[in-house]
Parts: sequence; structure tokens; C-alpha cells
Amino acid sequence: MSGIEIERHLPADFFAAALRDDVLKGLTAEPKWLPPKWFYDARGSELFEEITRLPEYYPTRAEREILTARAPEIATVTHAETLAELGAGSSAKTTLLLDALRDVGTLRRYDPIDVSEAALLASGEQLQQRYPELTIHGVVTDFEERLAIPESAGPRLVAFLGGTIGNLLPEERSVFLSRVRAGLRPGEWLLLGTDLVKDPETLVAAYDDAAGVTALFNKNVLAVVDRELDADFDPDDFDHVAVWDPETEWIEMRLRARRDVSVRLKELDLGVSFERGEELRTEISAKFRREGVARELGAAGFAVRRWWTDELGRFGLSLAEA
Ligand code: AVJ
Repeated sequence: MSGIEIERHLPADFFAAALRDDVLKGLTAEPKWLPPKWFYDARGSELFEEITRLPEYYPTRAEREILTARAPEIATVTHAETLAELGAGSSAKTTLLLDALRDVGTLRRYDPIDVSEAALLASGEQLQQRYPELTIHGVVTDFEERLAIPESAGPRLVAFLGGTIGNLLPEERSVFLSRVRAGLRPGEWLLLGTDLVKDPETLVAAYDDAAGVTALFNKNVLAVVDRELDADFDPDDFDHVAVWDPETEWIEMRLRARRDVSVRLKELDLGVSFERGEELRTEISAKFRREGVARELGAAGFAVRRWWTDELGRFGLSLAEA
């Protein structure tokens, strides 16, 4: 039995409808694209967990290093009563923050906010065992669509970790950060993780690992479309591609057709064809510089109070006040 409360902010058919819209829009566009959020079915989430353990994929370890060093300071600066975590996923880094907030004695609530109810329940269970006193209030929503940070009496700390903000285009980031700010009162907090610009070899390797796990993760979106929209993509028809774009300073993941390919999507009554070599963009993962992060946070109405990186300067963590 679970003592975790779950709040649902989206109608049950929301995700099915959103996937249909995105796939119809993206696969009929020129060039073709799909939004990265559709990677994360059960298999995709498993593959992502595997990615975080790869030698080439440094962001997870770099961010954990920062949190391990700084969680006590985050707790004393914020005195947060509620930790609200956007895109909560697995809870490995969450416990660092929860432990620190418990140690300063202010913690009462944890509000994980995620698109996946299954993920919320699974990590919520674990955390409830570890923190029996904690009120855990999960919110199922697509925070690009409808961002809802539950109310709480004391100050809230919103954590958006992992560098996931890099999956948004600059314009989407500015809308998103402004919404987070609008959902907070002055004196409340945002903790934002951002992967940093570095040499292209390191960046490309992180998105094109030798073991091929990222390739499987990338191709998994085709399996999602096949299953949900009764389509007949064959993942073997595509190569995984990771490209660093020095102009935009983001990594693009793409799937490149190995031959001429035609696909039928029965649920959409749609046929799509790819010419050999044609690419489908599946993700951007923007990399940041300190000044850029401060500028974007400032434009959204936040004041950056702390900025930390790991020892090697690969990843940045900002603590910003609303
Ligand atoms: C979880 C979105 C931060 O962009 O680095 C990992 C996802 N994509 N490998 C990232 C991802 C390819 C990841 N985020």
C-alpha cells in the first residue's frame, strides 16, 4: 500500500493525443523531427538509466559530485520546507537534497512532478520508506504543457536537474523559466542543472558511446511510435547520429535513413518516406556557459545567488531566488 498522494493534471487521453499531434507535425515537416519526450517509455527510461552509468556520459556523475559537495549549503541558504522536483525520474540525486534539508530541520514535503505516473509511484515508494515523516505529493503533468507547483506554507525549492532544460529550444526555455518564476513567490528557489560547453570530442562521445546504448535509446523512439500509432518503422533502417553544432552550441541526435524507407502509420492514416541519408532530428541537448545561464535566469525574473561546477568544470548548478 502506498501513502503517496498523486495529483493528475492532465486528462487520461492527453498523452495519446499529444503523441499523435507531435508525430503528425514532426514527420510531415521538412526537415523531419520528433520531440525527445517520447523516448521515455519503460524501455527508454531503462536505457537512459544505463546511459547515466556509461564512461562517456559524464553529466550525471558531474552533477552528483556538485550536489554531494553543496547540498548542505543549498539547505542552509534556502531553508526549504518543500522540495519540488521537475522531471523527477529516479531518485538518486534527490536523496542528497532531502538528507540535507532534513538535517537543517525545515523539510516537510517532497513534490515530484513527472509525466510518468509509474516513475512517480516507484521512486515515491522508495523515498517514503527512507523518509517516513515526509509528505510525498506526486504530480503527473507535462510541465511544458501545464506547470503546477503545489502550494506550501514555507519556502519551496524547485529542482530541475540533469541538464534537461537543454532539451528545450531557447524560446521554449524562456517561456518555461518564466512560468516557473510565475509559480513561485519572491524568496522561493530554483535549483537548475546545466551541462556546459566543452571540447566537441567529449560532447559527441557522451551522445555516441562505444557500447551503443545511446543508439538504442535514440532508436527506441521508433519503437514507441510503432507501438502507439501502429506504425512499421524498422530501427535497422536507421543509423544513430550525434552532431555538435558550434553555432547554436547544442548536440543534435538524429536518425539517418540507411536506404530509401517508407513507413506506414496506421493510427494516423499516414505514409512517410525517407530518402537514403535523410535525417530525422530526435533531440537537441543545449550546452551552456555561466553568463548565458545567468542571463536566461535573470530575464525570467530570477536572481542567481550561487553558481557551482564540478572540479573539472563540466557541469553547472545554479541556485536562483525568485
Ligand atoms: C536527460 C535530457 C539531460 O540531454 O543529456 C542522454 C538525455 N540524450 N543521452 C541529455 C540524453 C542522450 C539527457 N537529458
